[in-house]
Amino acid sequence: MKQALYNTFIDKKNAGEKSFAVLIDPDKVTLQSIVPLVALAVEAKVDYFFVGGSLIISNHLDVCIQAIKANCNIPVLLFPGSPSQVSRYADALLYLSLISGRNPELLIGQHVISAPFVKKSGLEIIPTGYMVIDGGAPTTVSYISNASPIPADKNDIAMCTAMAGEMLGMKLIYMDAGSGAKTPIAEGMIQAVSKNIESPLIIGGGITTPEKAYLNCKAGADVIVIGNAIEKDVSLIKEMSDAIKSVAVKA
Ligand code: 1GP
Repeated sequence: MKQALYNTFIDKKNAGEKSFAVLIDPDKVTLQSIVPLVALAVEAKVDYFFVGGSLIISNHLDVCIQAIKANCNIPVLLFPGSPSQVSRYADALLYLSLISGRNPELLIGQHVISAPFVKKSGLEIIPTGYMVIDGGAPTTVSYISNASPIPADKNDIAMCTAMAGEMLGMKLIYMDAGSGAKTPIAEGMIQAVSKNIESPLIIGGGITTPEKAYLNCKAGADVIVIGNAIEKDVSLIKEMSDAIKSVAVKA
């Protein structure tokens, strides 16, 4: 099994480095807009591109990833909303199991159906415990997943869910308030989870300011994912990256 990118997550965590992932929703970019976006990401030393969405209406996932890959060496990880969002042009697949929900289809059902196809893709597969946290308004992910998010103030539920995911073998834990969340995940919850797991912790959903990204890292996030705020203002990439990377934790 390939694990080069997973090793990168671990190496960075062990070195106390915080990482920045820019989320690209193929529905929200044009091929023309990818080139300048990638240039800004390279300049800002973005660590990863996550590509995907709860719902992809357009049909240009492959070309979108090829355009990114043609213009930089930043790794591309698929962040799929459904098994149809697999592209062999990416570097790795966040193999998500929605451990915060109780919808068997998203815990294991869709994985079974797509397993031969996913294996054949040759992608690096990174088992990821995906936890949706209530972000103050119904988001696409909460509607599509047909599963209740973890209440925003239930730190203990989040903590136990992440611990269980890790013990079940999930290599990464991704806590998400949902794209465009009104309320991003509170630092208290990030802290409660990060203190109790060793796996790299990814945090996203509704982060719109460098200050919030900084505080999330201070609380224990290892990777910050930002989509919407950058779609609205690409110049934020540099400020976000600087804020995230200014948090150096002694290993
Ligand atoms: C959503 O975590 C990501 O799944 C990013 O959210 O688009 O709100 O930054 P935003």
